[in-house]
Amino acid sequence: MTTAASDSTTAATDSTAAVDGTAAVDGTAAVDGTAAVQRCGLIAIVGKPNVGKSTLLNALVGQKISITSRKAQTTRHRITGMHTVGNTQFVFVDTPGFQTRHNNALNRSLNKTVLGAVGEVDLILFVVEAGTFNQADAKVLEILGKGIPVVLVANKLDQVRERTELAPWLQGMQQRRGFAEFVPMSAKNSKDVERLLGICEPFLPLQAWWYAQDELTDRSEKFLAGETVREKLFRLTGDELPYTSAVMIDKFEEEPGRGKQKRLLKIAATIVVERDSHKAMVIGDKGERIKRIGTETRVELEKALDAKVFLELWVKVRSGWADDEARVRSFGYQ
Ligand SMILES: Nc1nc2c(ncn2[C@@H]2O[C@H](COP(=O)(O)OP(=O)(O)OP(=O)(O)O)[C@@H](O)[C@H]2O)c(=O)[nH]1
Ligand SMILES: [Mg+2]
Repeated sequence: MTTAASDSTTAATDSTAAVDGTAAVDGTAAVDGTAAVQRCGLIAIVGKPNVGKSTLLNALVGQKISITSRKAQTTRHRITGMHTVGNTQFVFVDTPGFQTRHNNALNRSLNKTVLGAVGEVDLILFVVEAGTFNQADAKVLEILGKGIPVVLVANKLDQVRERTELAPWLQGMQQRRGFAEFVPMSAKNSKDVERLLGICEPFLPLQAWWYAQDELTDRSEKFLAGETVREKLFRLTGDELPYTSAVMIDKFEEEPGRGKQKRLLKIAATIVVERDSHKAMVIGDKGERIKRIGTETRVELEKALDAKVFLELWVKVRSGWADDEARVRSFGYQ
């Protein structure tokens, strides 16, 4: 996977960026000697927790960029994923689920990230579960600026038993805001995802691409490593482990490969939890669970990063961290 060199790296953002070595001016790039018009723009994916935003981002990009799980609050950062096809570069921004339940430092930081991401985009995909609209969805709708077109993505259509009931629901949704489009779909259905790309395209302005054609995310390999550990942690612990756990990467070192040997990544990560009892849950009986978290992370990273991976995992207790602004920031949240 092509990732940026560091977390803070963003590719050239002026509209005259050179893509594939050819200078592009005002959205026109010389490809094979012929001028082609380029389209490029930002599309934010927003919604309440757990509606399938990250699953949708990964499907739109065509590769796993953002972690997903059944637990709410899986995504904690603004994550950019690119999809470049034909003359168009879609720059999607996955966001944390908008939090309305608890008002702690972690949730305030997550909401700050969402608010920061929806401001200056060309299009917003407002994701809800098809047939559902509750107070948490309404809160998200409230924060979306009036000047930006919003497409309603009614996701998880595969879970709707009575499709006929969807028509009155969609009519009701029409009253809530002037949505640019309504897209009942499933993020797990590739045809639906393809259709959504086609719907998004005309909303993107004519301008030169911001990223190289093969770039898929602005996030680093180190970031991906930490997120992958957190995904396995979330997936391999049930509801008994509260969402207030975090992962920090303590070491990320690379040794170049030789000949046919792949490069080696030496990674050490610490899982931070709030209580001793949570620590015991993460470690599991005879260390079984943490071993599984480690193995699943390593296998996935080796494939995604095309490298050999050595992974060391530690567990630490930091009680009340999610309530402590300074700690929340020190763990890399906004
Ligand atoms: N059946 C079904 N499940 C889906 C679909 N899209 C996502 N899911 C599942 O919904 C759950 C949540 O998905 P995520 O993509 O992590 O949701 P999210 O909105 O990013 O969640 P947060 O980051 O916590 O806000 C996962 O178990 C997904 O597999 C869909 O179209 N159909
Ligand atoms: Mg997510």
